[in-house]
This record gives sequence, structure tokens and C-alpha cells, in this order.
Amino acid sequence: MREIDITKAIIDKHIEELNKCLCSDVVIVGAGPSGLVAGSILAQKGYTITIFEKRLAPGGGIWGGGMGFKYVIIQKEALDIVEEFNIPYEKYSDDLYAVDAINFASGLILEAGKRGVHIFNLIAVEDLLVREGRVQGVVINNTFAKMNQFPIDPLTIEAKAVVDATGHEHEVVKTLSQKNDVTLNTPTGKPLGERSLFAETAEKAVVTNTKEVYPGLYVCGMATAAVYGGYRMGPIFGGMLMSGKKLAGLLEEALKA
Ligand code: 48H
Ligand code: FE2
Repeated sequence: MREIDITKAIIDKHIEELNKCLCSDVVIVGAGPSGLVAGSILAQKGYTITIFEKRLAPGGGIWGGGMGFKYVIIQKEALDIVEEFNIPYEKYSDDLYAVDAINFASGLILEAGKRGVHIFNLIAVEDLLVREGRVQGVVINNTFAKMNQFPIDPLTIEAKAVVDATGHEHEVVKTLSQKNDVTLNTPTGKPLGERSLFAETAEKAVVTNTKEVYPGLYVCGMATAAVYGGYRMGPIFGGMLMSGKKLAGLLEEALKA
């Protein structure tokens, strides 16, 4: 066994997979629960789905449960999605179900991989490709380059649609909204900012506000709160799952058209 054969296998496989994603059907930015659910549903239908995650571990805000206590809560309404992803859960009360946060994150990630979602970690989306008022792809860079503010130029990936699933940070929409010539599909044309904690209202709004925020750019999950002025909900995750599922439906319609 030669060590460089191992090296070559890794280089070959990585480049082979990245090449498949150069023209993706959908690029999802952020591998939190909403992005993983949307990506998994669409990949199962045969679309080429690429998720870029800037951190080492996909899973976003799931891992920490509530204040580091290792469970998250799912309401009954979203239980079908938990079951679809084969994630174990326990009934806690009439409406609330408890899911071990570690099972939840790892279950969503594994199912996405099995369904053929291309997840690349340690890559941050730093900008978008925009042509004639429409988002047509993403501009990506190495996370360490960004952390160290090294002057390294990025690479690009084309996509028929791009999704901001970056959670509270709403990094993609934020970056786009800073361009002079951009008006978002919000009442002010800019992100409205996240509001305080109000779980029930927040959970409903996150699904309602899952939509196209600019031609070719969609927003789902917690990013919807920052973009459309929604409340936060704390460690209840049904809204994230339902947002991902709704987004998959919207994108399927858009991609067919
Ligand atoms: C690549 C990026 C970039 C970038 C960020 O925060 P997430 O888990 O996202 P959601 O919306 O699916 O889930 C939100 C949920 O975790 C949560 O925070 C809840 C329910 N909060 C309630 C409350 O009251 O606080 O994941 C987003 C992912 C993360 O992994 C980021 O690292 C990643 O996106 N990301 N990846 N390029 N520019 N920016
Ligand atoms: Fe959060």
C-alpha cells in the first residue's frame, strides 16, 4: 500500500464529485435542518443538489439542543418528516415530541447523503452570480481563507436556483441586499431583521415566509425570520422541517416550468 495512492483516491473522488456540481439544479447554502430536508426531498426526485456548509460539521444549530441540553422538540404537525428521515423520537405530551439532538443532526445528514445530495463542508458562499436581475449561481471560497482574511480569489458554481438556508445569519440575502441595484421581495426591499422569541407565531411564520426573495434566490428556515421580520422560536424544530419541505415543493414547480 502506497500512501500516495490514498492521497490520489481522495483527490480523484473530491474533484469527481465537485465536477458533477458545477452546473447544479439547486445550490443550498447552509446544512442546517431546513436545507438538509429541502435538499434530500429534491435529490430523491433526481435533481442535482449541492449544499455548501462553511463549518466542519453539517447540522447547523441542531447539535446544541436547548442551551446544551441534548434534546430538541418537534410538534405533532411535523412528525411525518421525522419519520420520513427514520429519526427516532419519543412522545412527551399531546403535541410535543422529543428528539435526541445528536440522532436528529446525524440522521438528517446521513439521509441526505444516501439520497445523493452533494454536501461540501468547509466551503463558504461569499457572493452570488447575478445576470439580468436573476441569481444564476454562487461564488465560493475556502472557510480558512475567509477566517484568516487571506486575499484568495473564489471559484464559482452555476445553479438554476439558489437557497439561503444560513439560519440567523441570512448571509446570502444580506450580501445580495448590500448591492446598490438590488431590491428584495420584502416590504422595504431590504431584510427586515429578526424579532424576539414567540414560539407559536414564529413557527407558523417560518413556513409562510419560505419563498423566493429575489428572482432565482429562495429563503428557508431561520433565515426567513431575519429577512421577513419573523419571531424566533427557541429549540422547537418542526417549523424548520416544514419550511424545508415547502421549499422543495416550490423549487420542484419552478424547475419544471
Ligand atoms: C456556507 C453557511 C454560510 C455561508 C452560514 O442555523 P441553521 O441550523 O439553519 P436552519 O434555518 O436550517 O435552522 C435554524 C435552527 O438551527 C435554529 O437556529 C433555530 C430553530 N433557532 C431558534 C432560535 O430561537 O434561535 O444552519 C445554517 C447553516 C450553519 O451550519 C452555518 O454554518 C451555515 O448555514 N452557513 N454555509 N456559506 N456563507 N453562512
Ligand atoms: Fe437558533
